[in-house]
Amino acid sequence: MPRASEHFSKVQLPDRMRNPHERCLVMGVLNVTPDSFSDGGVYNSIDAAVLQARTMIAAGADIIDIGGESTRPGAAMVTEAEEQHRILPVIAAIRRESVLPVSVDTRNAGTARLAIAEGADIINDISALRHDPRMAETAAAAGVPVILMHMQGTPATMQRAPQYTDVTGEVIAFFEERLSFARDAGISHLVIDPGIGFGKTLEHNLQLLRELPRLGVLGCSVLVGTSRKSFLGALTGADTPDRLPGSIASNLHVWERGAAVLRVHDVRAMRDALTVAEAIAGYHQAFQGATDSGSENTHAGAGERTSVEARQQRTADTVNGGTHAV
Ligand code: HH2
Repeated sequence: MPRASEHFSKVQLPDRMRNPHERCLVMGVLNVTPDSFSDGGVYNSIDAAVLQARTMIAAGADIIDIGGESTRPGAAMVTEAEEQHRILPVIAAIRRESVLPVSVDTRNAGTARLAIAEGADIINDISALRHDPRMAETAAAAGVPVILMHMQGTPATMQRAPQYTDVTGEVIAFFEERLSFARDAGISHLVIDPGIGFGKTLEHNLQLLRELPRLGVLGCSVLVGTSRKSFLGALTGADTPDRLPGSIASNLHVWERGAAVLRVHDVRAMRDALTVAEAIAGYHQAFQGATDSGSENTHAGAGERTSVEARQQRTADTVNGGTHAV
């Protein structure tokens, strides 16, 4: 079974800021942690994690994002060894079954390097290459796409007193510096993420979501993660497990404003919501053709094979076919 990066040759993510009709990707969150804010302890064994990955793939995920360290506000850091112990066997097991792109949600270069050796295809670094001085050269050497996320402070301190004069303007300035740093280090495929909930008040989060199109000036694909986050609870009063309506509403909002990748826990619900939104927007038929062809690379979910094959082929077409990839 080839690695996803071999299969896709190079993972390219759509730039929907410039090409809004391109298909938006759904990234399924898989936290192999005891303490993540919404699913901590649920996928804390290899078997449970792999089962959840299969479920998300069958439900329409385009990417699986695997993390071994909670970055919720106030979270304590885990050692790299512990982080690796949690996620490497899960990445290896998923890779044995599927060629779907896997991203590794880590701030640590050693973990990123070992995850890529096990078959991960994308580095998702919430510190935007600031936490580990070896991360930039590790990513450049691996030649994989890197997701740079904005965060004010660190997870331990970020929600104490976030302050901005113009949150969107400051996030853009942050990325201007980070993108140039990453490019100078030799990383060519970069995705940006405004970091909803990372060192932001409710008002900061809302302003960033409202003003998402301003990030288009940076010329990169944009990933957004609102799923189940506390700002939704602040608005609706819903506890973490009951934030699906708010998650969908906020994700469709950013989809309309050019987000290329939606990082979500509830893949089936998000994929269905997107299917409807894309159909109303008239994009549905353009995606339909690609669903007719199959792929030999799929996990063994009986009864799901046709749709999984079709979707993987569609994903391959999407991630490889865009002429406007970053
Ligand atoms: N949010 C979380 C973790 N990683 N990565 C990116 N790029 N964007 C995000 O918004 C983002 C992220 C936090 O969510 P979760 O992984 O569910 O929780 P925890 O950090 O507690 O594991």
